[in-house]
Amino acid sequence: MTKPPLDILLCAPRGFCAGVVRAIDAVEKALAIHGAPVYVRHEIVHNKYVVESLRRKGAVFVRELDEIPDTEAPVIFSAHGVPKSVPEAAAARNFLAIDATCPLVTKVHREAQVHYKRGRRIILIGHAGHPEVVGTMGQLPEGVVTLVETVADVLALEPAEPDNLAFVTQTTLSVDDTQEVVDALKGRFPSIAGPHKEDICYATTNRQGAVKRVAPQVDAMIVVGSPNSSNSQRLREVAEREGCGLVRLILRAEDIDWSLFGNLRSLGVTAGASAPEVLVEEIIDAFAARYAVTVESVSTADESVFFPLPRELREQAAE
Ligand code: 2E7
Ligand code: F3S
Repeated sequence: MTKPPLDILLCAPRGFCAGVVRAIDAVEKALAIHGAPVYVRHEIVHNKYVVESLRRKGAVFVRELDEIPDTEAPVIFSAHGVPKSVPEAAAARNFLAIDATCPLVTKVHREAQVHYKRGRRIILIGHAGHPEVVGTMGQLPEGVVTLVETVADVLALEPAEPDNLAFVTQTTLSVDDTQEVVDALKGRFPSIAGPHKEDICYATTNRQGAVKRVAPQVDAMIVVGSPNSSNSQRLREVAEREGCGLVRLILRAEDIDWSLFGNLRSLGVTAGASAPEVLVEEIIDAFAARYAVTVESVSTADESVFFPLPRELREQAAE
């Protein structure tokens, strides 16, 4: 039987960003230098496939440092960043701490600290409970940073000193939603200090840009990524808002519900910043088994960002 035709439009850029490559490399390098086990606080990046592969190589994932026995093994903090209390607790226990926080998140931590030193109260735009938000809020004393998620949250703010505010943002937000929240902040507090636009990173911006181009052209769209991955969830939302009728965020090929994807002429595919390319290939192969596929890359930006390994690892490698 001949297979029906299917045009696959592959978003570019997609998948791993420079911060994810650095964080995964950090765990692998720590394993190579120190041997197993290497402890990792929180999923190094939000992807089960990545976490399971590292677990098989000897990484031990924990939620909090108190799950780790006294040890000389390295303890790595995830790419999403940690509150100040975490490196402090690690130092108190003499852990060999390695900070794999993405440098673009560290930059936001520094911005928040500079605003605080200048006497400002800080508004953080982000999603409650996300580890990056917990980490950024935890750079400063309790009560200094106020979280807002929506325009409604901005309208409900009652700051003690409305002329003495600054804002920072999570790095993986929706570019469009965040613009509205920033506009609302600037409307209510015209003197508010902040970045030129927001703190959304290059990878988040570029992946959303590619989805905006592809989603209106296809019958369905697959975002490869985890449900707990903020940037991947934002890609799913962008595709839905562009009017694509069928959009699914899936971890890997076995999660495809073929009753939904049975009758297509065109399919868009992208991947969140924590999703390995091998899972994109696996999904394209699964479609190729059922359809006569053509694959075309649709590129909306070039990326050449590279971050060197965390300083602690460069020093340990040199020893
Ligand atoms: C760190 C940061 O692991 P992810 O899925 O994380 P998000 O924040 O999107 O849930 O993706 C990589 C990554 C993105 N941002 C890692 Cl701060
Ligand atoms: Fe960093 Fe952005 Fe990736 S904050 S970890 S470059 S998604």
